[in-house]
Amino acid sequence: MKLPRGKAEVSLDDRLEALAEAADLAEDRLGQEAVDHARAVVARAGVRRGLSVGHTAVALAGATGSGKSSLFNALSGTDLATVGVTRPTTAKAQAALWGPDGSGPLLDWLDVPRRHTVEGDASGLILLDLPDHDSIELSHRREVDRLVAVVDLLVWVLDPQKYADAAVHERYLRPLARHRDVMVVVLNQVDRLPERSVKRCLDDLRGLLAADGLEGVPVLGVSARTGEGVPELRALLDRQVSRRRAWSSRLAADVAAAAATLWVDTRLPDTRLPDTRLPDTLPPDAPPPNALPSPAPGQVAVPEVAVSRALTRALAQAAGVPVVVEAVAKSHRHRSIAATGWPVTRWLRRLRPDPLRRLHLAKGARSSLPAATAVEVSAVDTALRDVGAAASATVPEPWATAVRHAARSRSRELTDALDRTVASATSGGVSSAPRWWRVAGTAQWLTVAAMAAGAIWLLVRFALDYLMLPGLPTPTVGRAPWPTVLLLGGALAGLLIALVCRVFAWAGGRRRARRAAKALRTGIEQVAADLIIAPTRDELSRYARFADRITRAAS
Ligand SMILES: Nc1nc2c(ncn2[C@@H]2O[C@H](COP(=O)(O)OP(=O)(O)OP(=O)(O)O)[C@@H](O)[C@H]2O)c(=O)[nH]1
Ligand SMILES: [Mg+2]
Repeated sequence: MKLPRGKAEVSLDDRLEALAEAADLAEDRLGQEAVDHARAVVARAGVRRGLSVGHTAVALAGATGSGKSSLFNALSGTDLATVGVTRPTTAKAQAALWGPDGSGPLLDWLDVPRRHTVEGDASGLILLDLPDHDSIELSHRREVDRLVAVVDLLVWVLDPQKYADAAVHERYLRPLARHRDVMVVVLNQVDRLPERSVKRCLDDLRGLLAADGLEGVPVLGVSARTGEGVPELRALLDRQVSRRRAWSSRLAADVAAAAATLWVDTRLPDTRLPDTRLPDTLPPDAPPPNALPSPAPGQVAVPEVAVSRALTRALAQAAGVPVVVEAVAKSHRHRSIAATGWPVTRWLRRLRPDPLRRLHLAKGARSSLPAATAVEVSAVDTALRDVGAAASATVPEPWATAVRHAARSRSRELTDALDRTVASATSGGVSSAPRWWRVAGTAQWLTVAAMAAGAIWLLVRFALDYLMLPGLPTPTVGRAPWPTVLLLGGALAGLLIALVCRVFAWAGGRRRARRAAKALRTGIEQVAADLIIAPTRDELSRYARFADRITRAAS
């Protein structure tokens, strides 16, 4: 899939903004070189648009002896440039200015001190004669590379002998495939070709350019010596200059190329999709880099990531939730028995500690829960890995790695967060005592009172009998005497109440345990959402935003 071209116009401002954001989003994810390059493009664009946009800097570039200086002279109607027989001739770039007013800062930025004003029209054309790109002199090559990277319009001057040279095609034309709108190719010295060969030569050159990804670039046959084709070339340049848009088209192409370079670092993991990564070395017959099935990430849907049951379960186990839930049930039963048990024996219960309090959950300090076992820790690890793997399944590398990393990025905070959650989810469990405990407790004391009354009554009777004093009248219930009924009935009722209360306490304990388990699950899900899912989603959104920004920058 190629980058969508010529779709709804996106302003240069928008593209630059998008590229700058894409570079920020790619920081620490993609290659630093590509990120830095994107930022440099944004910075350079900022400078260029601040300089004269009424001028168009056009560079004549090509191999030594192709006739750049000759063409420079022919186009300007001067003999400003030295045309030499010894190669290379031109060492430093020089400029011919049609309407120099206001062009100073632009030429200063281009760092071209040799400037000449061409009398006559003031169209805003700045024609630059460059040194040779294939020079034996390193300084020449540097000068060419520097200016090729910044001028508004490029005229590649080729000649019949060297137009197919790999140097110009591989080093310049292919990498500049996105700059076809700000490029012209001329075949100079056509006067040296037999008439019938000119067309064949031009067709051959067009074929080579198409293979470079530069289909549709204007190709002109000219002769600086005879002047053939020079007016046509001049007219073509004048059209570009009068539009005054070459500078922004060039910057837009730079932005698109930088976006493509960033995207090339992103590899699609799905084998059904083409591998967009640029191989380290291109085979000789490989398509040009910019024509590789690249960018166009388009809209990237952020995959849904949710707290899975497996994750909650693993975290719950590691946080000691089963121990806590059991303690909640036991604590309730313990306190219930202490409040409603048979008073004769229930003080024994009070001597035993509350199973929940024993865990020291609500004190804010470290709980006394047993630390997670190695098995539990590795289960959490597996669950985190699974979250990362599921979330990154449809995401290209190296973003997928970043997503997987994000899923575990806050795992160190899990232990403390889970401890806090367990503490707060269980803090309510210990405090509230049901009202029926008091009723049952009072009833229990009444049974004790009845037992005591019956016992005292029987003792008094026994004492009177012993002292042979006249006995007290003893009313009966049926045939059973009241004191006996009170003593035995009280004991029986007390035991019976204790028994019934135990049944209620058991059910109440279960209910509270269930409630605590639910609260704990909610709390743990929240911890998972905050510490695992949120960072994972953030990274996925970052990738989606990056893809969106790249699409915008390269559109
Ligand atoms: N026959 C013919 N010769 C040309 C033409 N243009 C340039 N030449 C000759 O080619 C030689 C090199 O021309 P220059 O203009 O110096 O070439 P250049 O590209 O500036 O070379 P460098 O400055 O070394 O990069 C000179 O001898 C020119 O006279 C042309 O259209 N036809
Ligand atoms: Mg020259």
